[in-house]
Amino acid sequence: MGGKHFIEWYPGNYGIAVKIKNKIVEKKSQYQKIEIYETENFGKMLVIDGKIQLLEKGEKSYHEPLVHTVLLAHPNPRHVLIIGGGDGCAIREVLRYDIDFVEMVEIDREVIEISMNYLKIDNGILKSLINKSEPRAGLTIEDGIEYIKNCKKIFDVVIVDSTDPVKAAEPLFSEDFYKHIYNILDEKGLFITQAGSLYFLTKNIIETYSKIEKVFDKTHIFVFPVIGYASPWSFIVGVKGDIDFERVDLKKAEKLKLEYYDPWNHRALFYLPRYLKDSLLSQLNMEASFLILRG
Ligand code: AG3
Repeated sequence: MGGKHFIEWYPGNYGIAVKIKNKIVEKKSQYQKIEIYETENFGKMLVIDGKIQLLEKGEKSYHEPLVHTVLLAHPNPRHVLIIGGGDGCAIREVLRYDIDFVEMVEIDREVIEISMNYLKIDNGILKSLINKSEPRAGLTIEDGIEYIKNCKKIFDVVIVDSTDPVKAAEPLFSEDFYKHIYNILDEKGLFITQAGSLYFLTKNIIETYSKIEKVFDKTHIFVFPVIGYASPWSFIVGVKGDIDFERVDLKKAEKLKLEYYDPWNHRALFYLPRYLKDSLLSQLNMEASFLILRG
């Protein structure tokens, strides 16, 4: 392959490669190594500990399914919590809604500062979080687990925008963490987490699904093709109380003009490769109706 390139390797010696022009910044924080590159065709790229977090041209293929699925399925989301999301893209999408308040809890201040100064795809929201000038949003620099354990507030939607379910982010994929999330949701609430590459982290997905399923009243898994990740990428949704995650508010969706996730085709999210559905069914005694099968 000619030219400079960046490769992220997944298990199975399968990689995602992106041609790059140069590295813009690299910083080792207390928690992780953060890098930003200028790529040939996708604008800037954020990499944490060697893993591609986002490509500027294409990040919405991740942040739209992460945020809009749950915000359009919840009947009246007023209070939203984001765990992680230091690049500011998830909160940018949340603030497009008529919510009362969104709280972002990020463990690593450096991710916020580097994203604010070099990535600049947050619509200026990160700066307003730091200056406390956005009345509808707040920022806490803290470990998500600690925050959620001591949290006295109640939320309608909780979004976990973390790194993969391995190493440092592992506690964000524990049953204990999910119990705390369940407790800080209102009697009707939605929780969503990214859960890794469908083909290359399947075991983690099944484990995560089974933990969430133990805690929540209903659990859904869906996949989406994300630019820059080994797609399809998986997302798991925990439902508390009486909310139908298979239905979304199309009237609200009209104004959003989304580019990737199509609320008019919401059900298409749940089509899973057969082996994943089979392993979920056999390992978890799931009701087949939770999944829509293809083929
Ligand atoms: N979400 C990162 C998803 C994990 C990417 N994993 C990987 N490339 N192996 C956080 C960044 C987007 N806000």
